[in-house]
Amino acid sequence: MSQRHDHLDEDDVRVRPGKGKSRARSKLRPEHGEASEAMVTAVDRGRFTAVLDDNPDRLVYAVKAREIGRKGVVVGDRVDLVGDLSGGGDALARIVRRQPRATVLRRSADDNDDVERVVVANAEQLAIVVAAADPEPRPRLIDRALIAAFDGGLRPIVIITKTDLASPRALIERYAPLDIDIHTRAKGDLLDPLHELLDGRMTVLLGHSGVGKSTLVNALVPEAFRAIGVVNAVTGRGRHTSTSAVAFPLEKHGWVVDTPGIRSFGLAHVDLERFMRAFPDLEEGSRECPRGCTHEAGAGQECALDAFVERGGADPARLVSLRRLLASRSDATGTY
Ligand SMILES: Nc1nc2c(ncn2[C@@H]2O[C@H](COP(=O)(O)OP(=O)(O)OP(=O)(O)O)[C@@H](O)[C@H]2O)c(=O)[nH]1
Ligand SMILES: [Mg+2]
Ligand SMILES: [Zn+2]
Repeated sequence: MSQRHDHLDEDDVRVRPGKGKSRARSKLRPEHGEASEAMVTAVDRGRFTAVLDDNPDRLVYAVKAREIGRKGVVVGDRVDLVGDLSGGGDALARIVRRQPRATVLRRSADDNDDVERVVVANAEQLAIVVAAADPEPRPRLIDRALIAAFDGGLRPIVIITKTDLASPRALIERYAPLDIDIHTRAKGDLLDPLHELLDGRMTVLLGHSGVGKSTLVNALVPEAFRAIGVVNAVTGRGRHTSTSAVAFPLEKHGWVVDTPGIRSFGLAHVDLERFMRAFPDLEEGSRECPRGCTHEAGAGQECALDAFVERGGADPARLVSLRRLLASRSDATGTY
């Protein structure tokens, strides 16, 4: 369950996990010594858009070369390109190599789905975007996205939008013990604090449809021209206006990745040990837990974390937060 399947992504959903591991590593042909390094900024039905490291102003279009096999390539992937790099209408380059990934934002269709999909590679931050109202915040989805961030090596932050419509206080209080940056924003607010949070890094925006992800992207990157949807007044739901992940360059370096609104966040692939590394203050206490302890509250198990916190080993509020995340993780549906 907790195996890594880094070679799988949206394109590869029918491949069973583990399959392909035995495939011999593709040898690069000699001419690939000339390959140019680039970052993938968009993926659309097997067509990739990329920017070259040494010519970031030009968009290059590419397809996967045969030697890549079924290895997934997603937004944020660092790749080597050969072929026509002129970026004109018909110019097509080939991706001959995908570099190892520093981080992966993974998500499965549901918690029983063995096949994980990598949403974005190499992002440093996951900004979980939630509206104070319209649509109503669903904290369980936030919890689950936090788990995925901790698990995938991304620094999570929370951006609460639409604070002109409702108070963000309850949400802020809920996430305070996690010690993450929480940024609030009303329509028309200055952009400076956002830039401070995002400049110089690659950040993925993730959240329900209609929370205002694309609105943020347009404010930060005016030439992005992302379509903006409306939230249905009756259902309180967005329209899933954005349909695929796209990375946009920030003026002062860094990238912001707009993603389509999500309904659920499957966590089939999360590894408890890897996840616990995000709680180093509690990890120490968990070493005294019985084998296979899930650290969840009750359920008759002898989790050592209760005693650890009681004797002052860590802040009790941190254990409460950890357990809330774990409870969201074991919730079977993942849909909120
Ligand atoms: N009142 C208010 N409305 C906002 C704010 N931010 C965004 N909106 C509105 O919320 C609606 C949805 O915004 P989008 O940016 O399309 O939302 P999205 O998260 O990109 O939605 P999907 O692409 O469907 O996932 C639009 O009508 C925006 O004008 C805000 O801070 N305050
Ligand atoms: Mg959008
Ligand atoms: Zn335990």
